[in-house]
Amino acid sequence: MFTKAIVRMPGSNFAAGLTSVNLGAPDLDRALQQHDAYCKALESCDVEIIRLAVDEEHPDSTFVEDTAVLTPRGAVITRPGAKSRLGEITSIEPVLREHFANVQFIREPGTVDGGDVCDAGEHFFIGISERTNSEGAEQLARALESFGYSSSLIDIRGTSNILHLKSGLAYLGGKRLVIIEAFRKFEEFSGYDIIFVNKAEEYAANCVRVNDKVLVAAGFDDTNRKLKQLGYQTIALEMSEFQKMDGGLSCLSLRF
Ligand code: CIR
Repeated sequence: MFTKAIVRMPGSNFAAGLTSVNLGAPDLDRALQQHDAYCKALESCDVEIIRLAVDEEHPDSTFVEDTAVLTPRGAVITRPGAKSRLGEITSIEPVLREHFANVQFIREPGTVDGGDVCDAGEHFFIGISERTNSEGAEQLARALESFGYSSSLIDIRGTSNILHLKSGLAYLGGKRLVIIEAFRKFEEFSGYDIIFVNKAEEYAANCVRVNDKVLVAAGFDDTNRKLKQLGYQTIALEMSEFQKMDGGLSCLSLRF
């Protein structure tokens, strides 16, 4: 059960952030509206919102998920893999110290983006990507082990043109995963009940289970329908402006 979520509104320089997709420049007003709807959706899942101050120094700082890995037994502050994002962690630390007795850090030369880390209950999947290196993934696995969790490392470099592991993976609880077809080859996912998203809906794989609801990107009707058929109560959210900046639903909050 999540009771809180940390978020940060996009700043005025949101459009100056990193992106690898070719969907045009985001519209800030629309991004703010979509962010507001996202926060309201979290509140409708009985989650209290903790708002970090807007960070005008870091255009990607609305993607708070990349700065930490939160578990019921402790937190790990990451070391984001993009140089322009390294400074985002400074403002995360004080708020995490208020809520977590055990706070650990990823140290140089390790890099980890939280978007590469999928919490599947007692087990974590850690992606090795263009952002999360092997050293960072191993440091994180050790930190999680110290909290009593197991992990598996999954190298997604060259698998697909996705940024993070969770761009193509979500855990819904009850040993059920949502994954993109390109991840079918990973044996780490065998033994799980898998919902595959079709190629045209890859973006929708990054859905988020929050208590008794599942947040899903709007406009991906096949995935939304599959989730509803399995009995999930879904909330479809417009994500167009964040998608233009390579961001998915999970990266807009840190849930705990
Ligand atoms: C970046 O490239 O770092 C941001 N524009 C997007 C980060 C998205 N984060 C995530 O999916 N966890």
